[in-house]
Amino acid sequence: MGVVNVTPDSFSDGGRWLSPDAAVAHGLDLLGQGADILDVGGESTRPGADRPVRQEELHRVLPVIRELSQAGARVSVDTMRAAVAEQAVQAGAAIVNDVSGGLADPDMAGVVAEAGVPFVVMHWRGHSDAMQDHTSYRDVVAEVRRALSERVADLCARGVDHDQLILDPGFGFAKLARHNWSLLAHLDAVKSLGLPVLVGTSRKTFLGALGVPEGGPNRPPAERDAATAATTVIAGLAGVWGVRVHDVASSVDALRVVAAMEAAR
Ligand code: PMM
Repeated sequence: MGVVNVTPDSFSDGGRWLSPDAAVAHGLDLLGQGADILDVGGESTRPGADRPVRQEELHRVLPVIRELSQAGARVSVDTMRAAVAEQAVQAGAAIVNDVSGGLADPDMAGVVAEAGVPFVVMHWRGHSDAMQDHTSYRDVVAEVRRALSERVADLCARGVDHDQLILDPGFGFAKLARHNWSLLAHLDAVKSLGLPVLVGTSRKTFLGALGVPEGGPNRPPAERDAATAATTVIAGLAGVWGVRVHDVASSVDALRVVAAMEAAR
């Protein structure tokens, strides 16, 4: 899943693809690199980010979704708003990716149930302006697993089909570096819930801190793609359904390595 952020302020590529033409060209480039899905989002979820108003989010994503799906791409919409999800599906989106797992908007479950499209349910503890105030866990793997299983039960009770759901542990969302590493080490725990799993580690801060002296500045996001590809190998070995990445080419190669090695077993 290649990331197409149509935002002025995403942490790794904010502002680069803000015009519809630039976003569409970027999406087509990611398809050429081997992306199966393009994830189009109009709201930055970096820690501390302010939310755009709904009209602004629609204005950012709809033309891009329309054009990329008309070009034959399988598009997901990265949104926490039910109205955006609904209009995105009408514009051609085939998947709804909600980092709040349906918690941010009480109408999301109904829209997804009605649309019948796959729904990515991410582990989430609150909006970006406050999420890093909620990083307290006794056992992050068990707590994320339990929270996701509660989301599944709640969404199914609201009419969403179990088969629509894809689970995501939510790397970097209300998590410290050590929590992200624990989750990466235990993807099997999320997989054991019996649903496809999506992993979104791409360029995140815990990777930027690798190899940096204590207290030194993190590596900038654009220099985290090799580390991201290494996490793709880990995700591939764990048998996940997908990885959500900015640099598609390196993760496609990482998955080719996993596939070739597994074929030789
Ligand atoms: N991360 C970001 C945005 N959307 N969606 C899912 N399902 N999983 C993620 O980990 C995730 C996401 C933040 O990264 P970005 O600002 O680079 O898009």
